[in-house]
Order: sequence, then C-alpha cells, then structure tokens
Amino acid sequence: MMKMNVEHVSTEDLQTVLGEIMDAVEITDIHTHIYPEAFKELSLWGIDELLTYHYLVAEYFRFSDMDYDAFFDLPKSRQAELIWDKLFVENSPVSEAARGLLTILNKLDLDVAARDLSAYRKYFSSLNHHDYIGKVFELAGIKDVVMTNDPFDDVERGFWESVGNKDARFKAVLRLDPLLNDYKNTSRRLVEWGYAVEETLNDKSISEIKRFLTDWVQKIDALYVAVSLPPDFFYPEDTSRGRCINECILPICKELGLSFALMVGAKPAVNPKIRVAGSSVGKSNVTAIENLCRAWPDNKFLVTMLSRENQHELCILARKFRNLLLFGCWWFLNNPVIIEDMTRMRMETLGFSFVPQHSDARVIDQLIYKWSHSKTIMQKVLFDKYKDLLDTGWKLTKEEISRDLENWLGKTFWNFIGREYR
Ligand code: HDL
Ligand code: ZN
Repeated sequence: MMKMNVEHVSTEDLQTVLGEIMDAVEITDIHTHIYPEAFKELSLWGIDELLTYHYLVAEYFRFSDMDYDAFFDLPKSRQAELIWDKLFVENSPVSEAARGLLTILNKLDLDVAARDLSAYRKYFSSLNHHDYIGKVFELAGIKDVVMTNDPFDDVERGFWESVGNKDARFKAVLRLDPLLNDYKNTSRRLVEWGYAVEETLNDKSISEIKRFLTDWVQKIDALYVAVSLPPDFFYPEDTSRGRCINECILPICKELGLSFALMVGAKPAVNPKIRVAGSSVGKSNVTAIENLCRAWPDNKFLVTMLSRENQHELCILARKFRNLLLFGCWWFLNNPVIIEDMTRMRMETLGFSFVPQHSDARVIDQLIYKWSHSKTIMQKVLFDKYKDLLDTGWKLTKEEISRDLENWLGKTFWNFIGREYR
C-alpha cells in the first residue's frame, strides 16, 4: 500500500499541538446543576452567586464564628461580601473554589489585581443572561451540558410542566434521590400526582413507579437516570431502595435503553447547620457496583465515587465490565492534586475508555474555571502519556490526538448512552 505522506507530531511540538487541540475540542459536560435562562431563578450566574457557592460557604465558616442562621438570614449580597472579605481579603484565596472564582474573573478580562468587588458587580450587572451563557460556553470550550433534573423539586417541576427546556445546549437527566433514599415520604408525592403507589412496594406500586419513570424520562427527554447514594449503599439489598432499583429502575432503563448513573459516597447533612454545604464523604463498597454490572449485563452503568480511597478498586472493576463507564473527579475529588492522580491512574489502567471530568457546576460561570483548571491537568497527563509513546518509536498524527480527545471529552459518553453524537 502506498505510504501516505502523513505529518507526525514531534516531541518538541507535542505540547503546542496538545494545547491547540485541547482548546478546540468541543466538550460535553456530563454532570452539572445549571439551567437555561428559561428556568429563571434556577439558572444561577454572576459574582454574588459565585461567592455564595456552597463550597465557599463551608470554607467561610472555617474562618468565622458567626452564628450559622444569622449568616443565612442575611441577603445573598451581604453573604457574598462577608465571604469576599474573609476568603479573599483577610486570607489569600488559595483553595480550589476560591482560586476558581479568580480564574473566572481573569478569563472575563476583569482586573483581578484590583480586588474591586463593586467593579466586578458593576460588570456582571451590565450583562445579558442569555448572551452571557453563550460567552461562558465559548470560554470554557463547552458544546453541551447535562443537567440534574429533580421532579420532586416543586420549583423545577413547575418549569417542566409549564415552559420545559428548549435550549439544545442543555440536556436533561432524571435524578431520583428522593424516590430511592426516602421512598416512604416520596410515595405520598407520587400519589398526589396520580400514581397509585403504596408505602409497601407491592406489585401495583412497582408498576406505578415504572409508569412514573417512563412519564418523566419522556417529558424531559432524559439522557440517563441518576441517583446519589450514601457510603453504605449495597446491591443487592432487601430495602425499598434495593427493590426499587431491581424491580423498577433497571427494568425501565433496559426497556428504554437508558444508562443508570450511580454517584456513591455522599454523606448528607453531616452538619445540617451549614445546609447545602453540610454533606460529607464516606468510603463506599465497590462490590455493590460489581454485583450490579454482573447481574445486569444488558444495562449500562455510569459510576463515580466520592471517596479517594475507592478510586483504584473502581478503576480495576471497570476493566472487568464494559457496561461500566467511570466518570469525573466528583465534588471533594475535584482538586488538582487528586484530579491528576485519578486521571493518570485511569489512563494507565483504562486507556481512553473513561470520562475524565465533569464540572458539577451550580453557577453557570463555574464552567469557565472548572474546565480551565481540569484541562490544564489533563494536558499535563496527556503530554506524559503521548511522550511515553513517542519514546518507544511510536508515531502520532494530529488527527489521532484530535480523535482521542473528541472521544475522551464527548463521543465515548454519547456512544455509551446510545445517543447520536452530534
Ligand atoms: O449530588 C450531587 O450531584 C453532588 O454533586 C451535589 O450536588 C454537591 O452538593 C455538589 O454540588 N457537588 O459539586
Ligand atoms: Zn452534582
């Protein structure tokens, strides 16, 4: 066969080529908590929302002995000022969440050195919400984001039952924490909505829960079904959660061709006084995931675990089950020291067959810092891994590197969930 005169990437050019491709790749962010502007007060953006991000609220209380309720009773703008003064003026903002806010200001070409909160507020107040979303997606290199949609949240359910989502950049996911983690109280909500379920999971309840799932998957066009589970989650387990997974969720996911995302290891309300910021982390049981993947070979499982101590075992498990796709450096793992460790371990164990990151953004602007910080680390790992290849005499083309990153940051996810990669 005639040898094509293809251009190979030299070691000297590798860093530049990687940077260009990383800047150009269009990312699917597979797990976020952001909303299109049609969802009004749920669609958070701007400096005061960024400053009152629950990560920064938790960090504020590390330095303040202010009464918790007194803080939360303050207007958001005053909370923001207290956090700004404590974490950015009285102390250097070296934490990942604090540095992230400065990255956003920097990428928006604001004068970070000025430390001028009123100037930043003036800038954000001059912006148009819709246009700003486009600017953030462009700055972050994001093509589309996957939301977290909770039908049990009255405000969110109201938007789905009135305006719905018409912004193609925002994809939906059916999130089921209340159903799985608090079935007794949730069953009463389902009855209010016309689903003839009972507190006991009898056959009628099982079929009505399946009807509820089908109705909502179709209403929001869910890409997958998701749940956050505590560290003590196990499968199989003879609980309402275990039966709902076994007799409702997995059969419906199989019938509709949907993946089931399990996010395991969150300990809710460890300190309820700091509200959303009050959750913590616990080591989970990877065998639960092993049992699910083996018992349901025709179902697909997207999995992320919250404890650093679970990561290697989970990584090895992914080598055993092709219906398991690991994703992201979730929440308390989303710090550079851990992101680099996890990404290297996963790549050395799984090649490109995992989703390296998701932002978990709650405020739209956070896409900018969460992806800027992670792409820097991913590029560092990729340079080392590709250089290792070149050192063996292997040859690489730009097209191959582009292919790898397109798969890694989007196509692998879309292929796994069985949806058209645009
Ligand atoms: O349950 C989840 O999806 C978590 O990501 C929580 O939303 C958590 O509070 C969070 O925001 N993590 O980043
Ligand atoms: Zn989340």
